[in-house]
Amino acid sequence: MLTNNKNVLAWVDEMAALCKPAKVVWIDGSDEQLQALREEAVSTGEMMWLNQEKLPGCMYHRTAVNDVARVEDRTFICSTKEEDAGPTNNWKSPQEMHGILTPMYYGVMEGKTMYVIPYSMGPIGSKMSKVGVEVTDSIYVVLNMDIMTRVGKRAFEQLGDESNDFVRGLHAKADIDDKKRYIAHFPEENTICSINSGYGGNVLLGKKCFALRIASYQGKNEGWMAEHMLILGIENPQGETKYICAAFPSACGKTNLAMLIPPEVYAKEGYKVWTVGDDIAWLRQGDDGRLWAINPENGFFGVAPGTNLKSNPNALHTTEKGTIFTNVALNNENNTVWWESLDKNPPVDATEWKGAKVNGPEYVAAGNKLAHPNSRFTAPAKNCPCISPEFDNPQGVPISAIVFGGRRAKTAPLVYQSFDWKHGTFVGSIMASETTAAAAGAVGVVRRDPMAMLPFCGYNMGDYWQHWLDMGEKLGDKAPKIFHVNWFRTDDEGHFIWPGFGDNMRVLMWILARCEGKADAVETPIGYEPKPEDINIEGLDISVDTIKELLSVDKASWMDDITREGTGIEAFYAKFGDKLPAEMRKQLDALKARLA
Ligand code: OXD
Ligand code: MN
Repeated sequence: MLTNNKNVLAWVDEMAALCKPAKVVWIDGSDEQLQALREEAVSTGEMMWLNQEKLPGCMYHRTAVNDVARVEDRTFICSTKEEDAGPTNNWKSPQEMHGILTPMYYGVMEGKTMYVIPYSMGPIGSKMSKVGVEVTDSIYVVLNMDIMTRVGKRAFEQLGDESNDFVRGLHAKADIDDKKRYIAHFPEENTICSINSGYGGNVLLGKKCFALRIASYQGKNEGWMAEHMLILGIENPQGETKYICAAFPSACGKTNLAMLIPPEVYAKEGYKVWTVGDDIAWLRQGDDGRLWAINPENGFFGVAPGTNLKSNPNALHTTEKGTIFTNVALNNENNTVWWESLDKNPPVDATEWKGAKVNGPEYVAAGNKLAHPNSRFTAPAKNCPCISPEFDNPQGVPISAIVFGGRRAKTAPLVYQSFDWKHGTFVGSIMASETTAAAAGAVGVVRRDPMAMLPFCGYNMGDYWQHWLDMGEKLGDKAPKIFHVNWFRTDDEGHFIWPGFGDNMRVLMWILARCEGKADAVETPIGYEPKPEDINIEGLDISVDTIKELLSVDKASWMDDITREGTGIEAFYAKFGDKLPAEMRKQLDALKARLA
């Protein structure tokens, strides 16, 4: 036993009595224990060693074919009152959901081992960190949690012997039956139950389930914020670092932005970019009145396809050791991994993600994918060449700017600044992304994704916006400035106009200059925009006129975005009834008046 905490011991006993495992193993976080588990997973075929010379410590895993992504339609917020889950979440009452799940968990681990994983979200010793305990029947989950969080005895030390403030997570693979798959959250019980999945986002319960859904609810009650945001630092040549948080919907390049490489124009002057986090930020007001952020995670669970030496060399280097690859393709010539766009040479002797041996180039030429489009790497943060020296700082880092973004072909300009925090909250609430040709279905369909939290807010989104407004009141003039960016504007032929990737730093530099009162702005109906000549284009193949085009605001398309049937802002707001804060309605009316 790793703890004397009676609350933990009682709950683990209860879970063991329910699931009836053959044995219970407590994860202490030691190298010996984890190494023995790796070997065991290899011996049963659950995992596989990759080439240990080229990829030391790296392993491979394949999930079931029906189990390759988060399942939003099987994800539930089980608050006592339905209105506390709100219109953007699936809801069942705690009673009904326990009634469904308890019989499913009964004896589900018979003949198996139950692993008890104590973990800390956030640096050990930080007042901003929180502890979770996940019980699971999967070694893959244990090994991933070891990379993504701080596991073992140290987490129990963080919790202490008396506290009951830990998030309970119960995971069982059961039959991986997608019809009986449930990812259920009980915010009022500090509990998460996951069954019939083995895919990361559904089973690494520290991540989306705890650090966003449960934590957002805790944050509302305790006066802090859990957000779907990367955290990065920009260090100037004088050695001062300013930090930015940024929220983008899934698959909009958060990991790439978090690890960006400064373009030559800044690199030669001595600017550096540091990664604090690529997916989740926990934010609290510090003693100095400012907003401070920690990354609750300890690793990166990144999408592999699209990661390459041009798009994100730092991510690629991060995955070179101690990494678990899931559902990528295997290069059998040297027992390494491959995915679409890693390079132009799919391996001839390949195993595609479902496990069939194929001729890679022929397979790809026939229009197939060797790696699953949502195949992943789970990589330790400490491997990242640009990991921030503040990564483990229990105080976190002070935030100068919050950036929202989406994927919009036309509407949103390259960048604009909100008039103030309230308007910034409104800007976050109307965030949206358009579907791309890369995914099945119609192109250009707008999905509203407020603060990139649509699938991750653990309570009523209307109350969440009110919480944002309340935080703004508390922060007063110490509040970070709020911005919106769009890297994805296209020309008439559908080509991206802005180069993106490392060059996004040019926009971040205007943002920081605004925060420091060092840059001018032009007032537009939607917010403050840069003067086109204030975006640094030295070394780029584009002109000031192109920047003008990227900053143009088409009033008609904004009006359409507000009033469009189905996916417009008004239709979206209408779903919230009287949970919509009056301030949000006021902001929308003011925007309409400015556009008129
Ligand atoms: C993720 C997501 O996996 O947002 O980070 O879906
Ligand atoms: Mn994410």
